[in-house]
Amino acid sequence: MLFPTHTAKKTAGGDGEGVFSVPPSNLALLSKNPCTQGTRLSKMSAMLQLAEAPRHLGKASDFIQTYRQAFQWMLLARVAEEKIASLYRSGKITGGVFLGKGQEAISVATGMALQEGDIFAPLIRDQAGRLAFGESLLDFTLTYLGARSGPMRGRDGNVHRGRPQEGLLPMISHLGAMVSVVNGMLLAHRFQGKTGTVGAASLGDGATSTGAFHESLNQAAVEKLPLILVVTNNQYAYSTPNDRQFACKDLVDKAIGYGIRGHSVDGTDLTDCLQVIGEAVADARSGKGPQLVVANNLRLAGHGEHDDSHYVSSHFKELALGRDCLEVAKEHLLKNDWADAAQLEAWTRNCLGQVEEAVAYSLREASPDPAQEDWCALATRHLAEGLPVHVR
Ligand SMILES: Cc1ncc(C[n+]2csc(CCOP(=O)(O)OP(=O)(O)O)c2C)c(N)n1
Ligand SMILES: [Mg+2]
Repeated sequence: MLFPTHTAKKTAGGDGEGVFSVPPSNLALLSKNPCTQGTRLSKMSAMLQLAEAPRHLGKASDFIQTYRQAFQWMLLARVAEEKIASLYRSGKITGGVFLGKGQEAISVATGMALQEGDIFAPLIRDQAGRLAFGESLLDFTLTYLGARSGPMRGRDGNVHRGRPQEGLLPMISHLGAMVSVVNGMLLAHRFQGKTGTVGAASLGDGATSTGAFHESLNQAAVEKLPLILVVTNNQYAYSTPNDRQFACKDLVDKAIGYGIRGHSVDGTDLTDCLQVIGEAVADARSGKGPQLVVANNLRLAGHGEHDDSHYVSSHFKELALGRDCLEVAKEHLLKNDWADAAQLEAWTRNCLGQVEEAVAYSLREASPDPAQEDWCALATRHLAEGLPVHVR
């Protein structure tokens, strides 16, 4: 596969400690389907130990490996998004660009906690979680750069891509809408007798005010679905602050009203994110019903790259809430001797190299040609039935 970053492969010439690291890219190995390829379970072994003993984080060495791996997905997502933002500013991207800056920790924890066979409905700020779940970096660059060989075949320029056959759902923009889609898939699993799977849906604070959120959470609670609802409370829904969005003290209190378990997590702290999401996923998988996880942090970019976010109060930026989770994780690695400066630099170089290679490749790919192709407004047919032969 093209960028087999979602595998647990120990890289030859890696850091010599037998830990996971982002493997080098290999353009010669263009994948038929760069999403999950049966390797997720081995990647998840450390996380599964978390799931068994979530409050103890498994063996210390397993947790260190998980943490280092999580950091590398976060770094790759950050570097990739910065590149796309820069291409956007130079007029090379059609459509909007939305960054997950400051939200990588909760996103990566969600992607890593899921296993093959699970369902993930990411949102616009979930690049780190997508990579950790198994999405290829090329799916990201080919889509943003409008290539016909991308999963959206050049029909959609940003975040609506997915690979539903691999459990990665294409996003519906309407806030809260994806929860009912995940519910439907989990119910389908139940009717098919498939057991042990979990579905995770990402939401923002703004989505918790919608009818879709209420109806789907209520349904999941009544049906005791193995649903993880990860709400990232980044203090704003576009420019609307929390105090104009909801009147409860803490969003996690909403869990009580639905009769489900709620978990709060410091969204700036990778340890907390891995621990709490690991526990929530384990609870859902073991039949304890839906889990509401509320991660608190601050959106460190505009709503999209078209937005200068002038309305974000400087007060938040001074709080622990306003910390950059990537910087916090980096400090944690250094302080605990889980990585040294040379290792961090090597990871950064690796990520930069992968992103440059993916962008260069994607820029060379053809755009869709409506005169030649079966052009339908909706991309659902190939998503449901698999990619057409010419883009496999
Ligand atoms: C039902 C619905 N209403 C309005 C919008 C327009 N809209 C798109 S993103 C957004 C803000 C989302 O805020 P939040 O849920 O907090 O997520 P964040 O962008 O902060 O990650 C809005 C209002 C929408 N997509 N769907
Ligand atoms: Mg928000």
